Amino acid sequence: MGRLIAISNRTAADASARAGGLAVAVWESLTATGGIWFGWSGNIVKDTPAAPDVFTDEGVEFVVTDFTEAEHDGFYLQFANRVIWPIFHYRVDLAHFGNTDFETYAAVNERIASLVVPRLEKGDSVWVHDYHFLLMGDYLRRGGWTGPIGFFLHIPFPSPEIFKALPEHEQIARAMCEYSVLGFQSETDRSNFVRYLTENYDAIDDGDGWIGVFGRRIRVNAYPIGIQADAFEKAAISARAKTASSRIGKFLGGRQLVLGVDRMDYSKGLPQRFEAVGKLFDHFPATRGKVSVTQIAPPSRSKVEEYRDLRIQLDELAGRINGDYGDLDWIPLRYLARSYDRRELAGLYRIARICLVTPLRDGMNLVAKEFVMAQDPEDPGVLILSEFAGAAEQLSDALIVNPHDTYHVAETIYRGLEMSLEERKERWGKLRRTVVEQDISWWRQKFLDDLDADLA
Ligand code: ADQ
Repeated sequence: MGRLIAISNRTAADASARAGGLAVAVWESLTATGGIWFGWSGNIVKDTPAAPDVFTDEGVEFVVTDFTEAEHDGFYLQFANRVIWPIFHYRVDLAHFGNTDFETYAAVNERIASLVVPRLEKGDSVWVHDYHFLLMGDYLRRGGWTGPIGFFLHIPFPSPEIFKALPEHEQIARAMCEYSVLGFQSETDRSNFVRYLTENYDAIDDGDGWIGVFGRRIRVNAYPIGIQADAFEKAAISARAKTASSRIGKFLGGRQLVLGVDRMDYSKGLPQRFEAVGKLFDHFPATRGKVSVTQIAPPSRSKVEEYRDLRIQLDELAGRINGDYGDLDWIPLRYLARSYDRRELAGLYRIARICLVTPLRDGMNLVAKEFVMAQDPEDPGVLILSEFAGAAEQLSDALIVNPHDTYHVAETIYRGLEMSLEERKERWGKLRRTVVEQDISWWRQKFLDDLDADLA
């Protein structure tokens, strides 16, 4: 493979940002093959942005550009996060359709493409990431690039009926078909996209990953993203993890820990999860005083109104549950609106008896995989996983729930608390095997092999 050219909204220009799964995978690919990473600098300027900042780190070239206030608003806050994000997570009710936001979204895709094209060389492969850049392939083609371009969508792709709520759905779908390889997190997402194309544009699905549509032949596949499984396993027995385990252990005072770890986002199903916790204490009184639920949820996108509303809703629900069920020496539901170091999180996962991963929709959900890798093999915890997380396709040995059915979630928490050590070990062993085998390197390789095949 020649050079890899990565494009994503956020880059790992700052070494501390290389801890996350995606950043690690892209960074490893770029350092292995040499290449360039294009994206946003993280800075917002009043009007015209200066020339992009270009620098090299460990042989990887970064080209990052500032956004103007108008770009940051129309492209990022509005179209990406208030139109695409809700619709792709099946929340048409939360989408806001502004007059000019799509134009700004398209203009930013075009501007970044114009920074990329002059730097491309024959033999390069381009890898575009996520919902900010759905149109990038089209602009790269218009700029004259005929080589391979891969695209990976980290969030779900909705069913065609939902996708069509997006006024610009056809324009977006046509642009997506300019990519050579289109990657989705799950078979569900892939088949949603393919169904949209076959139902509306007579696409031909030849059954082994190739789709013929708009006079082109493209590869469309599911590539479920993984984590750095071995590194996470080690993180869970690091000194920092042990300190975190023992700190929360003091708070628990022998009670069992039910843990949730999510970015505070309406796709994560936190209000429903809190309701399920209320039902647990209501319908399963044996758990009162014996179980402590801790939800870690750092606020995100707090400039967006829906996220501020969610925060208020969670504060109220937690207050009510603690008011109804708490006692002098027991806080039933603790919710911590802050983020923790990965090793600390690993220590919390390890001590948890149950991890609640109950999004209403999620592309993959890496917390589920991190929880599995952090377990003590002699006393593993139980993963409760939403059927609407991409991870459910791979992790079928978790206890799978419908997050809307809050009574069933409560019942499943109780079942997890009561589960025998033997069953916990058996389920966890199978989950661990999957997470190890299909880790982040497996994901990267699977995608890049397909992209490479396009070059051949
Ligand atoms: P996210 O929506 O951000 O990612 P997720 O996959 O769960 O969701 O990843 C969250 C990451 O943030 C995990 O690595 C987790 O450890 C970390 N994190 C969460 N809460 C934290 C806290 N309090 N402190 C510190 N770290 C915390 C998007 C898609 C997902 C998809 C990923 C990767 O929405 O569906 O799995 O991209 O493709």
